Amino acid sequence: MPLIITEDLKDEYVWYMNFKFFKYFLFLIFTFLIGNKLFAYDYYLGQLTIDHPYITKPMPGMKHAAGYMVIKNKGTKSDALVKVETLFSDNVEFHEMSMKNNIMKMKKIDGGLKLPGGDELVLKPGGYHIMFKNLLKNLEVGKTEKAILFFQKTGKIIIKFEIHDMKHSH
Ligand SMILES: [Cu+2]
Repeated sequence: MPLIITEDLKDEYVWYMNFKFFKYFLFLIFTFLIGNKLFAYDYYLGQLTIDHPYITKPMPGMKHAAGYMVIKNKGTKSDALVKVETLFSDNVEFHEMSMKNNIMKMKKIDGGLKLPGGDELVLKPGGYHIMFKNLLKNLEVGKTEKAILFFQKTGKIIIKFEIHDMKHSH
């Protein structure tokens, strides 16, 4: 059916078309914002994404701190986080915390943390973490600290850990 616009309807038609365009424009902005939120990762390295690295500030007097993040391997080949270097700790280990018979156990993991293809490695309180032993400086809440992550196959990347207080849990 052909669209007939009479003179008296023209203004309304123009307004309507503008409105339609405007709605489309809003939809685009909305989609962009949502998309950015859902797919925003802090760091990319090859097929790996590294999201939200943070360290929980240790209790006063403690000389070690734990670091967390989520690493996704979007590729098909496996990789591993094999080493972490920082200027604020000269002794960095990979640990896994687990509950056995109501007792918290911390186990050192040698050879790095595995990153199977198509999988994600979640480092979080009560599970896998990076243990920064022998802290060489005071970590301040709200500041960031640099570190270099070394992956077995993909190479290395400099990241920044946010320093959080104990209450700020994820
Ligand atoms: Cu530990």
